[in-house]
Amino acid sequence: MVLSANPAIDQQISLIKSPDLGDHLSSIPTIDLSSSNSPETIVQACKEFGFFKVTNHGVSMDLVEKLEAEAVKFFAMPQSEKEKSGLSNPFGYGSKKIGINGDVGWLEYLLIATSAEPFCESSIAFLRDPSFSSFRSALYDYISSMRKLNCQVLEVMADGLQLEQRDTISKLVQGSECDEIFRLNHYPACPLLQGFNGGLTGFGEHTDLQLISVLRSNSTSGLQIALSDGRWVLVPPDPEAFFINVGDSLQVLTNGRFRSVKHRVVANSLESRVSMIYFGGPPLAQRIAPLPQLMEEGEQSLYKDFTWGEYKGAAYKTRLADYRLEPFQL
Ligand code: GA4
Repeated sequence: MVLSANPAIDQQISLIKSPDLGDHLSSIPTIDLSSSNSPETIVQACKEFGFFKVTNHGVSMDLVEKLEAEAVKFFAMPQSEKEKSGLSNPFGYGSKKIGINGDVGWLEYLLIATSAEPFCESSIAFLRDPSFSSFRSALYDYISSMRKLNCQVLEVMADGLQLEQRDTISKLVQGSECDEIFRLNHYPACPLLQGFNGGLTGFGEHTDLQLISVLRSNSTSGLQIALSDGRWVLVPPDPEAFFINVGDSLQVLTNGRFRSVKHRVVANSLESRVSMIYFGGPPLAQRIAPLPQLMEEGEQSLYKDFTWGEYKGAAYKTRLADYRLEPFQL
């Protein structure tokens, strides 16, 4: 990433003061997917934090490391080569600018639409080049294991919510019509900030729009989440685990029982951070509304009726930090 090719953008990236050092969540809710009490702990974590990590997830670390190594190799290429691979609109390679509404951060990324197979042809054509064949195959393998993990987590949630059909939620994000996105982020180290009690905004605060997002990062810190009282806390990295965020759509499906968690990433002064995030969204025409099975007698929906396509269309026109559900609330 060219650090100062565009000083005008660099100046727009805001500084974030660190939460106090003690402010890392003493224990991130951890769901052991092999444990029989995972349904209850998952529901509790979704209500309280909208955030948790999963262990014993069955995803091969070999596969994760392969894709990470490919990503590191890609981001180490000369800037001109990376830009040749197709600038984000929104899919493709992006540097510092996130979307088209003025959000900026100390990162570069690849954003890929992975629903339609073969996804590299529709969304990032450079992956078709034979020189990227190992990247392409690592990406395909990773996405297929994310699909499974995404469904598994949503099924454990359904168990915890005591829904009769385990696939009540997971079926919303299965099939070729689904609106699935994958993001590879690279936050270069930012040595100029050494000594400052904080860092540069890597990815500004926001909630995710989908049902859940599945994030894996290397061992560099940077992720922070907001608690329900608004306090920001640091999330210690765990490269062996996957972090799950509840997104806006799941908050709506549960009529506000689950909390869509506000989160952000702060660039590290010494080490670079690489993260990979899988966003499994429903088909565009899918109605997003509270699940009738969850509603208690007399309970009213907190939200207007809308489809995923309508929500996504409206949210993409806003800034990251905007409260995107607001226009959809009753
Ligand atoms: C899509 C995936 C995640 O929901 C998200 C979205 C982000 C947003 O503002 O919510 C983006 C979108 C997502 C892709 C292009 C840019 C950024 C809206 C937008 C116009 C949080 C993300 O990481 O990228």
